Amino acid sequence: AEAHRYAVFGHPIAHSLSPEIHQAFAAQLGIHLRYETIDVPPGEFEEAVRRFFAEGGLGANVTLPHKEAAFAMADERSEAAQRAGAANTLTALVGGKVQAHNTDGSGFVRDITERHSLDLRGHDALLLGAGGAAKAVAWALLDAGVQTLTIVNRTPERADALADAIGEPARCHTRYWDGLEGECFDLVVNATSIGIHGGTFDLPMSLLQDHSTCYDLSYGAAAASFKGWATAAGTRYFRDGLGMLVEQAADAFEHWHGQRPDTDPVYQTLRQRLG
Ligand code: SKM
Repeated sequence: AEAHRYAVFGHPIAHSLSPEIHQAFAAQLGIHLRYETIDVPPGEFEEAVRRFFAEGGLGANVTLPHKEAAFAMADERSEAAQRAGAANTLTALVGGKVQAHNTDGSGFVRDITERHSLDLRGHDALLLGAGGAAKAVAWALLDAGVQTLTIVNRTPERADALADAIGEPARCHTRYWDGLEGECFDLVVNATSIGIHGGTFDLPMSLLQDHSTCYDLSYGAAAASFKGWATAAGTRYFRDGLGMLVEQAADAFEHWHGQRPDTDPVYQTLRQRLG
């Protein structure tokens, strides 16, 4: 029989580990599927997704720069997608309709609470960034029970807009990027693209305490800049986003196939290869 078709859309996308992750999950559970990468520039995204589904595609992951467009084109949207205003998981529905979902927030929290055994309840968290990934993570951190969430962004209006959308002023507020002197946090999450563009983190080292965790949503070379700052600031607990990548894939996989894969062996394989 023809394998069921899945794909990840992005631009660029050749680097994506999603095909390998989903094929590994499928092999574990005896599911037969094909999962490919599809590179489309922004103007052609929606048409390409519709064509993929019309030709029998059943589900798609979506990454930069298409997550907002994926959300916008959908006919149905999960609460997680609505909160992020972005989708990383699209599912073909009957009649050519498309459902949007977002697993970035749940994947992040699962990685941090289960793989890294960090109980977020009562934590004071600092979120750097206010873009699509930051939005998903902000809601997920609050759901996971952080005591406070402070959001800073180079463009402060975007941080304010996110805090307003969350609407929990007692727990979630913003600061200016250069207004963090004298504050300290249990968890600092980098959801900016600073590392991707080769910038550096000009933040006070005093943000961290002995036990503080630093987490970069990206992995590999893109996480190096924040890791450099975190290490200089003395963190003993630096985490990159490889675990989140595997967990968001597992949540999408479960959404599509109704079965939960074991993420550990897949994570370990990728970790060994990527360092
Ligand atoms: O949210 C994920 C997306 O589902 C897939 C992905 C990738 O393939 O690199 C990265 C993240 O944006």
